[in-house]
Amino acid sequence: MESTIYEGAVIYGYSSSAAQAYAEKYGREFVSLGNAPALTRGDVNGDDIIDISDATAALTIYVQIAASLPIEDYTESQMSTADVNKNGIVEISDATAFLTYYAQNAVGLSPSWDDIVSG
Ligand SMILES: [Ca+2]
Ligand SMILES: [Ca+2]
Repeated sequence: MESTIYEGAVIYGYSSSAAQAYAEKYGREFVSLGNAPALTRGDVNGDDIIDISDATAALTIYVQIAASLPIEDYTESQMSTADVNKNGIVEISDATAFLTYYAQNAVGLSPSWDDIVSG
């Protein structure tokens, strides 16, 4: 028998999340917290700022995709947030855009994703 959490447990989570899937799989009560909050474009780790950690996360996603490795550490919404040029995949140009954004921000400019990805 698989070991699961206590049968009377109530699971709280966002709609369509892994938590909901778990609750349904094991017949536990699930209370939805609504839809997961949308992540800001480029804010891969969801801390409300875009900095070198987001660039690193985007680069990690890119490398894992390039190496055909499973991307277990990032959610689909994080991956779509990392796709700053919105072409449907996280690739080297996204990682480069992150570095441009970060560099502009670091020197006090107010970078815009649209300007960066179209430039
Ligand atoms: Ca961030
Ligand atoms: Ca992209």
